[in-house]
Amino acid sequence: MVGGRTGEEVDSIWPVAVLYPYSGRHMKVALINPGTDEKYAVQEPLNLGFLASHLLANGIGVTIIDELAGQDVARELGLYKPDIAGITATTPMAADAYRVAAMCKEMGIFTVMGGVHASVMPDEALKHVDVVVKGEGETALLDIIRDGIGNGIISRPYIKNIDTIPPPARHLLQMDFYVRSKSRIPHSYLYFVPEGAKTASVLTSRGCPYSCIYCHNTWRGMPTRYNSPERVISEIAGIKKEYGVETIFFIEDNLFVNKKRLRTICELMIEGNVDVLWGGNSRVDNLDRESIALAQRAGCRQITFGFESGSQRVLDLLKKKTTVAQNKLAIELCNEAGIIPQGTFIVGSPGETLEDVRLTMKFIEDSGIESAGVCIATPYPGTQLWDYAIEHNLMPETYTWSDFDYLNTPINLSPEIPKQELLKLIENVNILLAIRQMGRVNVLSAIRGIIKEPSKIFAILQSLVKNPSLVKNLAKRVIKQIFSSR
Ligand code: B12
Ligand code: SF4
Repeated sequence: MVGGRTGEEVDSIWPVAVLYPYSGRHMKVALINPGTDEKYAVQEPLNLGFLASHLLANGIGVTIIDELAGQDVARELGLYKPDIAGITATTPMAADAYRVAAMCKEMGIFTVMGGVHASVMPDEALKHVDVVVKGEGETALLDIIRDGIGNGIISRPYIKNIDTIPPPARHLLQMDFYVRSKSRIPHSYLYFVPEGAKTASVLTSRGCPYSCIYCHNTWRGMPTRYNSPERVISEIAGIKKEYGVETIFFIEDNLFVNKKRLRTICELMIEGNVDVLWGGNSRVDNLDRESIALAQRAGCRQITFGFESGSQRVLDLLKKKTTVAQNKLAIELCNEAGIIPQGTFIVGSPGETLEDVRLTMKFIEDSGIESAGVCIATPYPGTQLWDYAIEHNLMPETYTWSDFDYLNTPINLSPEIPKQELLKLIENVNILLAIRQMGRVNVLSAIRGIIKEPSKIFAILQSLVKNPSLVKNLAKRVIKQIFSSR
């Protein structure tokens, strides 16, 4: 485990600590979401929202500055004049986080960094900031302020009852920007969100009981913890009222893992007529016909699965503990219930052969799914894949964190398959998916999309020739669309 003491448990001190017995009560904190590439700004940074709500509940002044949402960090810092800047970062955003940290230091602001990247690369992060937090940040950040911790790497036990953390301080997030996510980034995984509909995200659990070798949950060392169904319903009702959203995505890793809780949430949604369309992430083996039907009645319209592969050998290599047959069944159950099955696949895992990759591509072709993302196996620091890359001398001499974005990884974990070959296969499958999606989106906007990228026309034609059933389905959908728009 890389994350130090991240595996201990503690009951949160909220709301008891509203007594402010410490000098830190007058401190002002600016939490910063760094980055300039809008493709990363699909959903609001709820992690900073949680940190902010926890600080507010403890009497600390706080604001959130979201560079990804277009805010000018220097300007906002100048206006708010914080004592402390708390910067978050995932691995691909590390360079942006360090740039922002340097800017804060220049302005004489005390700097703290947390988040996934700082948690697994604390020594690197410490070269850029005063204090690094490993693991969950709520208790740690408060302790830094209260106890005046001036430098070093700190870690605090995980919060046992996450209902004790107030809902994210959405009033400090750029909600106007994020509710329009679907219009800004039409091809994100928010496939179920109708064009023009407002959307928001919620996080109602933390952790996952499995340990796939590419996932952050392997180093977090934390058990899965859940918000109570009642808290979930009241949070959703509040977001709907405050921001007028019609759709919600549950961003946690594994919404369906606790069936009993999910069933209660669905029943409360139906009884309370919560009236929201929603989607969430699940493993393929956490579902059954009955829960899917109930979820659909409660408004579920998309389930995003980590399918990962069409090759059983690779699923086993990844320690996914699922089967290709379960992948297939999950898609069938969703289709039956009127829920969009969406998902991600990984190619280029250690030991994977070109034949395995082809099995995945064939799985996507045969399954008929419309929306999927195919990534190249990326060894994020802290994961078992990272250890594998080091043990097998696969690390290049130099690399840039911004390349750890699912397609550009500088570390080739399956050296026997040339990266160009992987990228070509991914491109082909993306074209297939783009054609499948054409039936759903407005015909004119789809044609406009193709004209914008004329280089793809030949590949699209090639794919259509190779898949006659696709042509038939597409033609049916387009005709239906033309008639229904009259
Ligand atoms: C929702 C989500 C997204 C959303 C929103 C991201 C966001 N900024 O919140 C979207 C869709 C935009 C997204 C995009 C991406 N994501 Co993402 N995402 C997630 C997901 C599923 C949940 C994040 C979350 O809210 N977690 C719950 C909160 C409570 O945990 P947390 O984020 O770790 O925050 C706690 C601590 O880390 C700490 N902390 C965090 N920041 C700070 C700052 C300070 C100052 C302090 C003191 C503490 C602190 O305190 C927080 C509260 O306890 C995670 C997986 C997961 N379950 O965490 C992946 C995850 C974070 N994503 C990941 C990746 C790779 C990406 C992308 C690069 C994917 C891509 N190629 O597009 C981009 C990068 C975007 C970005 N801004 O960095 C990886 C990161 C791996 C890594 N080493 O960096 C994760 C871990 C999933 C995985 N593959 O393992 N993502
Ligand atoms: S099931 Fe999903 S969230 Fe859980 S460890 Fe595996 S990849 Fe991570």
